[in-house]
Amino acid sequence: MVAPKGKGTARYRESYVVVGKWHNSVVETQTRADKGMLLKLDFRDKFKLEDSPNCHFDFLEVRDGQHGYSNLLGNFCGPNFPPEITSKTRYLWLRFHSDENIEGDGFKAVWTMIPRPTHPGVPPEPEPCIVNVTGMQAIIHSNDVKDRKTLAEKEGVALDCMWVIRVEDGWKIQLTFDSFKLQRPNECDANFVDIFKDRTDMSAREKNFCGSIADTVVLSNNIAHMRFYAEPKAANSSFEALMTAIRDKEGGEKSCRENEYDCEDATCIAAELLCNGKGNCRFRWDEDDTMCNVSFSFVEI
Ligand SMILES: [Ca+2]
Ligand SMILES: [Ca+2]
Repeated sequence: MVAPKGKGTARYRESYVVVGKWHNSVVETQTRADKGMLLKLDFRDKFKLEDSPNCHFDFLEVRDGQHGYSNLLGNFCGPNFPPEITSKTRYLWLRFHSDENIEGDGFKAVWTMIPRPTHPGVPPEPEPCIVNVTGMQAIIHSNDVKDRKTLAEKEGVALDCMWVIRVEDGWKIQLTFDSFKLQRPNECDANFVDIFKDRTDMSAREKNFCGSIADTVVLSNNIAHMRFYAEPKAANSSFEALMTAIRDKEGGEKSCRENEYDCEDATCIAAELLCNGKGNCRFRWDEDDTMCNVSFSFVEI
């Protein structure tokens, strides 16, 4: 897949994506319309992908939104041109997948921005609810998106927010839940917290929490995504998670580096997290009472 190329006038410019005879590959791309605009996608010149039942082997997947879990608009393969597609959001998400056998000729898809209908009754496009998180430690709380919750309640729509977590290269992400209270536990369509790896399609989903507990998750690289979804009837769902950047001790590394604390489970955390009142090490050694010199108050009986 080649990168989208712009041509024509700025306002109604066309961009296109071309996939040739590729095999054994997965390519994802996302495109965004300007504010107040939608995207129209149509197919020109050629469309020929290996045909299979349910487009199992080679396919082009198109979703209406920014993420791999956004609303599916179509999954296409075979010799027939897909229909023209118009988004309801400002985004289209495309994934082309091909296996190692049988190649088609590929396709050419063209997208154009079109004005979003503004006649009465059409609500404005909501801004995506995204919170960026970084650092050696961070608290992720449902209250981070309190304004968006108020807005969703007012409009009677679901709250759907994403925390994008990035830590230093070579580090991993650990998420520990200090509280997890869904308003509708076990109603997995009404409320959930999903944890994704660096990508957001369903195959990269690491955890789906929709019950009454959420256990600790460790992601294998330095980027992760956490999605919080709550329908109006579950709008009072809440949670608080602690994000800690952790580093695996490399082979032969006997102790953690300077400015790090050894969690004694083959991982290291930033030394600044020692005795800060938050259990950053999986076994909480960083908050050990004797080391942190916690003063106790005794009550006479
Ligand atoms: Ca194939
Ligand atoms: Ca700590």
